[in-house]
Amino acid sequence: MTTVRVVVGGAVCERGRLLAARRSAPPALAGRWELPGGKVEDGETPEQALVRELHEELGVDVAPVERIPGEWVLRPGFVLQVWTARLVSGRPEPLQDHDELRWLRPGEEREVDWLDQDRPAVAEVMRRLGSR
Ligand code: 9L3
Ligand code: MG
Repeated sequence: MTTVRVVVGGAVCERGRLLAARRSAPPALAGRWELPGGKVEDGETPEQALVRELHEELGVDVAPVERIPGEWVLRPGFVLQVWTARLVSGRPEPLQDHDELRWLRPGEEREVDWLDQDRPAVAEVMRRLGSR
C-alpha cells in the first residue's frame, strides 16, 4: 500500500480578500506565491496541521472553515489539499519561508505568479469571493 502525504494550504479570507504568500525557500520555489501551509505530520488531522503551520509561518491563529473540493499532485506521493480559513487573532507576518504577503481581491490573483498546483483552488476561492 502506498501512503500519500498531504500538504495543506490555507485560503485565509478577510473582507473579500484572499491572503497570498511569496515563498523565500527553497531556492527552486522562491518568488512563487502560494496559499501558506505545509505537510500534515503523523497523528495530525489536516485541519490541525493548517492551524499549526499558519501559526508557525505567519504568527496568526486561524480557524479552518471548509475544504475546497479536489486535490492536486505536488510530486509523486504528495498532494495538496486546501481549506478556507478565517483569522481568529493576530495580523499575518512573513515569519518563516515567506518574504512578502498580499491581500488580493478577485481579479488581482493574476498579478502574482502562483505555484502551479495552487491555481485551481485560488480560482475557486476567488470565484466564491467575487459572487458574494
Ligand atoms: N506546496 C505547494 N503549495 C502550497 C504549499 C503550502 C506547499 N500551498 C508545496 C511546496 C513544497 C511542499 O508543498 O514543495 C511542502 O510545502 P512546505 O512544507 O515547504 O510549505
Ligand atoms: Mg510551508
